[in-house]
Amino acid sequence: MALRTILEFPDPRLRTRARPVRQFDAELGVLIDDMLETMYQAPGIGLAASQVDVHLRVIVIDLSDGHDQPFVVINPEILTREGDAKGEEGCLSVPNIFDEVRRAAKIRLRWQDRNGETHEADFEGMMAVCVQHEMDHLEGKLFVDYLSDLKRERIRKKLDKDRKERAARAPASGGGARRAY
Ligand code: GNR
Ligand code: NI
Repeated sequence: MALRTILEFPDPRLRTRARPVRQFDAELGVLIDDMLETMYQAPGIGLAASQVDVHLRVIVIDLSDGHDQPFVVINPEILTREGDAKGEEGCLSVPNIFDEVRRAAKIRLRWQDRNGETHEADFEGMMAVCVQHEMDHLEGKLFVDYLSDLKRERIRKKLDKDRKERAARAPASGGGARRAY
């Protein structure tokens, strides 16, 4: 297994629309296992393939404390939506930013598992929120798109600043206080 690099807003690759999975093969298995490892290490409760620059309709979620209940969602489709729920969201592609987003409270989902078997079930609460957040990634959409232009622009500037500060403190990884002499 291997960790993959998580793309960060405003990377334009996050805007790519993901394609359906057609081949449930060993390569897909490697992607899923790498995504799970990357999500657990982050740590996060969900990850879409789009976030690791693989533009296939693959999502992993694990809401458990023990990191022992991985949920793999391939080619998801929301069949029905019910109600509204507003909650605080964050995103590994928008680090350290949290804001309120309105989502459907309950969804009926159809998806395939890593073997290509089709399933249908209802979800509510955090699982419903997370599925909708991850499905947005597959469409090239981020939770900050639901915020005002002003807030999104402030977030973009803060992330730019954070990245510059991080680079300055870690010269080995590319940045640093390099000088002409
Ligand atoms: O780790 C994550 N936490 C989270 C919290 C509230 C709503 C959605 C999420 S998903 C996020 C991981 C992530 O960025 N997935 O795309
Ligand atoms: Ni996200």
